[in-house]
Parts: sequence; C-alpha cells; structure tokens
Amino acid sequence: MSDKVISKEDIKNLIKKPNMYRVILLNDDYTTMEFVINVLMVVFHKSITEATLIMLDVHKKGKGIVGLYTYDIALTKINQVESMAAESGYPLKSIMEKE
Ligand code: TYC
Repeated sequence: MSDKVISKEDIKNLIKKPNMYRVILLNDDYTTMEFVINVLMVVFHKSITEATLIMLDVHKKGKGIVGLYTYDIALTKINQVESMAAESGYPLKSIMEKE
C-alpha cells in the first residue's frame, strides 16, 4: 500500500468547486442560421426555441454565451462545434473564457 502523505493542499483540491468556463459562440457571415440552430441542439442540448433565440442573439450582437461548463466539457464542446462545422465547410467557431 502507498504511504504517501496527504497534504492540506490535496484536501483543498478535493473539496473545492471546479473552475467554470463560459462557452461563447461567435457570429460569422457564412454559416447558415439553420446549421447554427442544429449545432446548438446537438452539442449543447438546447430546445429548438432556445437554440433559435441564442442564434439570433449571436447573429445580432456578434457573440453570445451558450453555457457554463467545467474545463474538459467546455473544450469538448468547442471541438465538437469545430468538427461539425469543418465537416460541412462552415467557419463556425466557439471559444471559452474563465468565469
Ligand atoms: N450570421 C449568420 C448568417 O447571417 C448566422 C449565424 C448566427 C452564424 C450565429 C454564426 O454563431 C453564428 N447566416
């Protein structure tokens, strides 16, 4: 059995809330509105109504928050957006920023 000493730091890391990251969707002039709505439904589990409202908000304002996730989940979603977009030849992009 390992006899490694558990430090205060180890305990702090075990009980602290994870850092959270906003995933932000960026507007562009080429991706179709329909495609963006579909991405929001498939990757971010939004309803069609919610997805449409988010897409229109991003279209008007240039960017918009899609959700708040832990680092790994946010990164996975950003990669899913990028690969779905690349597959269809669209430049759609999302980014993350620390809460
Ligand atoms: N601006 C795009 C259009 O007019 C639609 C769009 C909305 C693209 C949101 C990206 O994140 C986006 N077809």
